[in-house]
Amino acid sequence: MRANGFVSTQSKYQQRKQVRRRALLLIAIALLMNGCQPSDPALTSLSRPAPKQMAVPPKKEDPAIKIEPGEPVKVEPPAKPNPIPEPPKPPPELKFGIDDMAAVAFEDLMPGPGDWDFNDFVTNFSITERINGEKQVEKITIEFFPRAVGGSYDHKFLLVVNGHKSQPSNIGLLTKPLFEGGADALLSRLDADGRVIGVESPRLDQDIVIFPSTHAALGAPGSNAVINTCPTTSTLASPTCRSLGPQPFLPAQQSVRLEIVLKEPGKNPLNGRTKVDTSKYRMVLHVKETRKDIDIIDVDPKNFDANHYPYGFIIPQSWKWPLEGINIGVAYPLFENYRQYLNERASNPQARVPPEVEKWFLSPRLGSPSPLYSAP
Ligand SMILES: [Ca+2]
Repeated sequence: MRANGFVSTQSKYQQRKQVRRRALLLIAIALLMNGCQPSDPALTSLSRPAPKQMAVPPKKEDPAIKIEPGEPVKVEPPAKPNPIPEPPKPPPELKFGIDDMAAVAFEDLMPGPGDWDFNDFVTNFSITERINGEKQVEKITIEFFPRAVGGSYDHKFLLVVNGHKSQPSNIGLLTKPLFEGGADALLSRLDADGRVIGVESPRLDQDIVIFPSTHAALGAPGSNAVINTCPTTSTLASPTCRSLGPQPFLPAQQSVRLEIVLKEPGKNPLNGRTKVDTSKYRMVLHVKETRKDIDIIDVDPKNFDANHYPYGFIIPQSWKWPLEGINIGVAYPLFENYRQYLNERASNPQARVPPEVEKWFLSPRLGSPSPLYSAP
């Protein structure tokens, strides 16, 4: 039984094997008849499922390593991450020493005597000197904003940057140039709204005309009327203004911006200077009717009229100039002491005065009616 059982089991095994061979043979024949090759993957798919095709990402080339055919391998160090850039620091600037903005005031009768109201032409101005990393001046920007014309004469307002007043002139004095070396200059004229209405490239070896007409700068071309030196209402303080009657206030119709880019900052070191040197800013008033040129005392410390008054000076923009015809000594009592000091300083550079005298403009005469002009 055991032997028969063995034979029987072996026979069943042989039978199943033959059946499977036949089945595979039939499948192969059928596939061949349908055009498949025995090596065709379709055959393989009969026995086991095909693995899923995985999307293989393209191999990234290492940017730090470049291999060129026929060339030796180049290995570059990995790039350092870019540091966060710091915002650029603005270059330092020097502002005007008295104020962010200042004024210059003139008497226009030369050799005089005038009435010493120092309002014949008044203009505000600002100065900005841009300093480079080596502490040298590399750019100068000056802006002018006219305020008052307290005289019947018309004027040109000039800036002399090379220290040499253009000739012919009653002024032959050489003064310090504004800068050393070459420069490019751009002068922009602006209207009352601050819009640029004209651009010029002035020669720097000649007087630069800031305002061709002081009356026109305040909107009264061809006029010989005083502008912004008598109040808009009646006043008892000035006999001249009383006779003229109330005068309208005229806002400036022009302003000027002058930009000077220095070609040789190395010739213009600060040398420890911490504020603008106003003696280099030679602002000259040219009186058209008399053909006289007038320097300010800040540039020419010996420029006095026959009565020992200066003709013009730089002053903080916040000061109020005297009403028409009012002597500045009446409006500012300490001016007389200051004037004496200026005369003494002309012959003795070591002369000194108390701070309150040097800042006489901080002490106007109080009371009513005021002798000072107040712009509305
Ligand atoms: Ca005047």
